[in-house]
Amino acid sequence: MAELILSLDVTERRRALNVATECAPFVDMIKVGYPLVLSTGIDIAGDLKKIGRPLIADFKVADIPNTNTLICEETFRSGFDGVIVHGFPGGDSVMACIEVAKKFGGSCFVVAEMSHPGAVEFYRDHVSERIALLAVQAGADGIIAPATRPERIERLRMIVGRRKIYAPGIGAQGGDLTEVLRHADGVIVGRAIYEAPEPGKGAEALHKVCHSEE
Ligand code: OMP
Repeated sequence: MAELILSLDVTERRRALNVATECAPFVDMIKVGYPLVLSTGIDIAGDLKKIGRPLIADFKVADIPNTNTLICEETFRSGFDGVIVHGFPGGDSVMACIEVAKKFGGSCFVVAEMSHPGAVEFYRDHVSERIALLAVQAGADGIIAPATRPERIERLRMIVGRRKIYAPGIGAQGGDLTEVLRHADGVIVGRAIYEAPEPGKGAEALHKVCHSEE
């Protein structure tokens, strides 16, 4: 069984709430990032929370420790249950986020390697492996790894052990769900759900695959 995380990258409040409500019975978590927060305001978190699914903020936090602390505090105060942060700024920056997450009883996930084609320009020469190790040593809840390169998830699994791996890149970015489910604890899916004619049905179909016992 794997978690299905809805990536709610729409930019209208009404549409966001409709998609989230339709999909809620079939998703384990809702991920909100800059597109929605910048277009509607951070208080969208409060409205989404009423739908009753855990909320993770995809802010890919990547600053000095003090700024990371301030960003994460605002994030959790706004009602988010988890936050996604970048690992490349280093251990102190990641630790700052994890400390805030712990203070609020929330979770913190570290991007170990990104899913788009250009990611391989800099995520190479063991950089992702080092970030994954940093995430483990810092006490993160898990990492983000690319559904578009399942062999990389498999490799990073050897480093993170039982910590969670969430994988974005299914569908619109070309990742294959069945293949990724062999390695990841959860998949992050945006366009394949919210651009479907009936997002709820799209989520339901993916949920069936994610939650079927192999
Ligand atoms: P779709 O490609 O529409 O399914 O959306 C994927 C979502 O995952 C988007 O919100 C991306 O910003 C996010 N994402 C990636 O696609 N690749 C990554 O490497 C990391 C993330 C992420 O951290 O969620």
